[in-house]
Amino acid sequence: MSALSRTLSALMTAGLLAVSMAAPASAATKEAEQPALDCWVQYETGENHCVKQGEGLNAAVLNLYDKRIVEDGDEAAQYRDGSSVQATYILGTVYIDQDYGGTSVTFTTSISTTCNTHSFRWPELTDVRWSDYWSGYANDDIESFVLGPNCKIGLWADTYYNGSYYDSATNRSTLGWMNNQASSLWFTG
Ligand SMILES: [Ca+2]
Ligand SMILES: [Ca+2]
Repeated sequence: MSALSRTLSALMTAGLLAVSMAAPASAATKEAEQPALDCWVQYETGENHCVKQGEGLNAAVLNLYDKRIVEDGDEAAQYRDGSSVQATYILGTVYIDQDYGGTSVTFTTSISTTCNTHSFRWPELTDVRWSDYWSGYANDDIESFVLGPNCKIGLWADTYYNGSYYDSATNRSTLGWMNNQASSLWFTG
């Protein structure tokens, strides 16, 4: 490849990236009205909390709910030494934008073995709040996710595990045809 070809190729790649990044977000209206949030939902209790993105969700959950958000059993054992703070274990985090962007919700459980031994179902994402002060919901808004250490995720287009199904055992920066469709989900082994 000549130097000119390489330059053109690089420019085209950069151009494509720029176009991709400039594409309007599907939740643009909501995002324009509200700051991006980091949110948390506890499986067993339904406890939930949001902070503005970057303002320390884990610290807020620890202060308000006496729960320390951790990734797996090893980390939890380390934290629990000499401490009465209860660990809560990450199942996964979903994002309302592609590339792990925008408002997020982290789903956790009190079961240390997480998806190695259990499945965790949310039949109605219409009921999962992003925030106490924002009327937006996870429903029809998820476009990327990061999974906890032991979990894969399944998403359905409709509530109560109906409609088209999408699953993955690895993190996804975009869900393709499932973007902004999911209305129920589970984390499972
Ligand atoms: Ca979205
Ligand atoms: Ca849906």
